[in-house]
Amino acid sequence: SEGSQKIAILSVYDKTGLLDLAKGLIKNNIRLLASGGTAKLIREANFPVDDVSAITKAPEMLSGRVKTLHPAVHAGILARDIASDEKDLAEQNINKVDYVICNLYPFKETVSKTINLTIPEAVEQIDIGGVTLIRAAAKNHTRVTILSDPEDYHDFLGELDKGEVTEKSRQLYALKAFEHTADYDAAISDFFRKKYAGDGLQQISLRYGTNPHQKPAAAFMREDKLPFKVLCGAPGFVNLLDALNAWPLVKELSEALQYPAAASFKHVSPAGAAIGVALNEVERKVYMVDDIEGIENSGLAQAYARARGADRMSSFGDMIALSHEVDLPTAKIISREVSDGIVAPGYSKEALDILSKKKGGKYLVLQMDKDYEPPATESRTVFGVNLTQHRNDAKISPSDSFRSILVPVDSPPLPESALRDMTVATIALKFTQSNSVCYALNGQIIGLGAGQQSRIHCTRLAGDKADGWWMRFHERALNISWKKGVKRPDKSNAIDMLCSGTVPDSGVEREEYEKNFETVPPPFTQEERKAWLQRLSEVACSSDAFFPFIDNVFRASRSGVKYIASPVGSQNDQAVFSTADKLGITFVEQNIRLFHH
Ligand code: 93A
Repeated sequence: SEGSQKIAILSVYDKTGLLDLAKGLIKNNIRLLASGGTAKLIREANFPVDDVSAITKAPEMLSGRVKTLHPAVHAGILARDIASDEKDLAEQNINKVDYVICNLYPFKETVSKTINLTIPEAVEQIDIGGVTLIRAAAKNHTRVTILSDPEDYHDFLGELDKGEVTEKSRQLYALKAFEHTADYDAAISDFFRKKYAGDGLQQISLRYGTNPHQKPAAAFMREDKLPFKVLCGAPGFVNLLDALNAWPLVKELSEALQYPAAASFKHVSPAGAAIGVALNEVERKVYMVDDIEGIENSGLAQAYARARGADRMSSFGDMIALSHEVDLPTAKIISREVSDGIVAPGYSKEALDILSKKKGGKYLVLQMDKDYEPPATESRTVFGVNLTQHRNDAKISPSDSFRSILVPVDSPPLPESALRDMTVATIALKFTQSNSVCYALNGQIIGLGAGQQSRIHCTRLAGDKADGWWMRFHERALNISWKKGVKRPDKSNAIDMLCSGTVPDSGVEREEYEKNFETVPPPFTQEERKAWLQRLSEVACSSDAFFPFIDNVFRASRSGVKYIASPVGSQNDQAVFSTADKLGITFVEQNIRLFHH
């Protein structure tokens, strides 16, 4: 009888495997109902099949826009095995549906393959009835089987031939069905976002991704507007990676220490970061800002001078982040450096005028919404695999993040300057590719080792950079007589060679080097270097994870480190602490591991 025969509804765009499936269903005494094209194909193969209209008593309408959308179909799918549902079905003379086989109009394929696709053409590819069939059947998977992928027909028939589809299979088919409709809807919203959201508001097309051959590329928000506006230039993919790491760094740094803050980013790690501690005369000279008018009255300008001054070579072509509205002195510093772009919460009119003339008007200027808070969960795909996690929203602060180890109870508290510098170093690490170790002094990074696989290599790299930074304060580096017309980047490179002790004795490279000078500065002797480095002191050092070996402590000590902040938990903790103690270093526990990738 009608009531006892099970029913399958078939409505498939992709008709792969359809006839084998129909054959198997019929063999199991299942009644087939199908939408127009699907029914036609089954009928032509001489299998018994009824049109869906046999139960809806309504024809397909609106050129196919309404085929299966009908209470006779959806009540049949959604009904549970409970008395009130049975009663409702009986009153309307509707039979239960047990199997739904459906796949959707090829929206994704059409959008990706059709050149100059019009909106009406795309709209016709939006499947409504099929999505409803799939979701209804998946919702009622305790009773109904939903097959949304031809790949599953074979195993499904195997189970059916043995008796019935298992509960586990129905669950997995339902899960797949929901993934499928979610992905389908995401493709539709992607399409309309590009068409309707307007470039720059909810999404921006990027010239390319990480590399020029990685096209297309875009940045977008799923629901909200983007948290920044492009005031000048066109952002690239790497620019945005830098900006979206550099901005939260300066925001957190400024909030933690109540100073304007700046960062200079390259390849998604800071080359420098600082707060606006007042610069003395020597610092102004070392950082090449001694001629900037009004710098002494701008905390922000001094913060950027420090951030850019930490490692001028690495900062070449940087992405800059500033915590406060950009003023004239800051813009003046930036205007004559080689830089790729800037992100800040605002710009004074004069500052924006200067910046938007940089790079022939192509300098990237982003205005960040300073109140924007990202959602708690973040996700990305790597090699097609989705990774999701709670965002690293742990707050670092001078008052709560640091606890001295091995210090007698009655000893004086850590000096404020040390807490400040540990905070600078630690917040910088939070936004630095791991492994990472950072040395800080005077409210700024002086050396940072990023992205090394071993910790000691970070500690050395950061230490060597700190040494190079300090050598730049030596009078020989300060009093170089430059040839006329030597450019700022060439000066920075020559100073770096001199200070890092990498000036060659002879040859072409030596000749090139000498071209920069009126009088060539003699290289530092071992003794000169040692004597000068001995005067570097009070440095704070932070590490994004614990020190596994005591070698790190020895290396840090050679660059004037007097405070180390790091997570603990290494098997070698006790040895690390006592080595620090022997070297006169205060070891401070910073209890949050700060890997960043
Ligand atoms: O235009 S629809 O959204 N309206 C409907 O009521 C409907 N029902 C099923 N498209 C609808 N379908 C889709 O038709 C299915 O998802 C399937 O992709 C396609 C099968 O049509 P045919 O059987 O005529 O080849």
